[in-house]
Amino acid sequence: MKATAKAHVNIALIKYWGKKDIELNLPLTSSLSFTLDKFYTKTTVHYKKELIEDQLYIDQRYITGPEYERVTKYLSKIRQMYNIPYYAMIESENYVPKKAGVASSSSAFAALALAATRAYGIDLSEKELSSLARLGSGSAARSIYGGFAFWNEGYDHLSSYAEPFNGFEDMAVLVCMVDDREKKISSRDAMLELTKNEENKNDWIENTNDFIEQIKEAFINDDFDTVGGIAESHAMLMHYYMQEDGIDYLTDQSFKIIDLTEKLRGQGFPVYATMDAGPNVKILTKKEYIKDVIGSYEKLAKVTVCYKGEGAKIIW
Ligand code: 2P0
Repeated sequence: MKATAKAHVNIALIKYWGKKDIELNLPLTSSLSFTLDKFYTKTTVHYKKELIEDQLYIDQRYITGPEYERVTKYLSKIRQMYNIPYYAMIESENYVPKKAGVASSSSAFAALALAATRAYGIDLSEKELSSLARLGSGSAARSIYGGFAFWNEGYDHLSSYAEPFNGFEDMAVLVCMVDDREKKISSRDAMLELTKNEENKNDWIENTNDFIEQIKEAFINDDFDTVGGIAESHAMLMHYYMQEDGIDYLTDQSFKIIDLTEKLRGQGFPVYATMDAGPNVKILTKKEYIKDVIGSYEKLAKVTVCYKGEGAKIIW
């Protein structure tokens, strides 16, 4: 009745922003990501007959309030789906700054979905696990897999899942930490704004679907520069719509890193910037170029060099 799972965070090249179903976390569009080796969550779920409610510890702190509510509501869904009669003790450790736009909910809910099912002896396929993780947090659907993952938007619970996607084995991501404090507005709340404006929502869907077609073709052609260029443009487009909704995650320091990236590209280095719901900038590049560019980024931010992370797995 106990299992510990580990899952890594993922960074999107094609972003998930906005939902067509809030309860099921069905996204407005499909998305594409890369799982990182350095940032992850380890979660233990222990079902106990004597508990009268779930108990949650994150990084050794006893959690109450909205964070607890989100987790216990999610576990209740799992209990209902798989007829699990017990409450659980949940202990989670994050090797990633929480809520700072480094996608900690992706690793958190992927690890939780896996631990919560295996602890009761339920062995799901990766596809089923991906849909289940998505119910906790959309981006978690993609953290079930190592390396690149493509999340099919789908139209209901079982059709909205991620699957592995073939890509560059020598991919590297420089995570440039500008600020690791909790962000002021969660992506969960922020992305609801987009769906309130029908015109912007439709433009976003149309543009994203075009980007998806283009990036898939660039992957087939093994064309890293086009993949990077599309990823950077799509991140910029997402931040444009965020700003339209009055949400500004990027800071002067973020823009300095983006400007440096453009400058380094001018010097012939394949570096591309992507940003999520926070000021930190992730640089997409290839292993062989890290030595040439890392020094410049380290002058502006604390840099973590990441490679391909593994998919979610049971460790105990
Ligand atoms: C992404 N983000 O594709 C995008 C880019 C943030 C910016 O997925 O409400 O925490 O839990 O489904 O997964 C963050 O959204 O949102 C996210 P919920 P989630 O990585």
